[in-house]
Amino acid sequence: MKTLIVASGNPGKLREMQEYLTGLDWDLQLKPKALEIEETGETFMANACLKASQVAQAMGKWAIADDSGLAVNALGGAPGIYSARYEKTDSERIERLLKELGDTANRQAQFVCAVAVACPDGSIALHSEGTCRGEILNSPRGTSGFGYDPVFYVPQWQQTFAQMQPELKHKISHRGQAFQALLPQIRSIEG
Ligand code: ITT
Repeated sequence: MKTLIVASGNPGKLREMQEYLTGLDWDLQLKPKALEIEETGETFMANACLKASQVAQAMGKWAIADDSGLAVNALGGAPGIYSARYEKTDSERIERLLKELGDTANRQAQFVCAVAVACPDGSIALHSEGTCRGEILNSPRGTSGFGYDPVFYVPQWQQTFAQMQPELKHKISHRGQAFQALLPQIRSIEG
């Protein structure tokens, strides 16, 4: 059985990634906290590849990484790849986002998730990307999930990500889409 290092330090993302990966014939291990990778890429995919590749090389094992974020139309795609670096805590990030948007009528936004799997030598073996469209509310709703979930409303389901049952978020979210495309490919290289 191959070992797969899950290269994330974000507990919310890690929980979701582990749920997508359970049931696979891989021995999942967490990245050591001390191993931090600087996100110098200019796209979600560049940063996902960077994190997977550097963690794989440092540990000499297969690694999987996710780079994701929220792109808000009226803010020219911000916070985008800087979603984690926007402010220090989830509540401060939400507060800043709502302040920047003010009473702007255009609330369209999308979550994007890039996932990459690297071989033990650091080369990228697999990658995929998923998106989910929604709208930014004027105030938070719901307590599930993490990050910007309480202000990300999905009109089709009339709920924010933070109001959804985890199973529904997993199915329709940016991360869900990216993992649905990636899982059959991961299965094809297990062993
Ligand atoms: P790692 O790089 O260690 O995995 P990180 O939090 O720095 O952790 P990213 O650079 O990919 O990860 O930043 C993603 C940020 O985007 C994350 O901190 C959240 O604020 C936001 N985000 C991503 N997916 C989300 C989701 O499903 N729900 C809510 N917010 C999300």
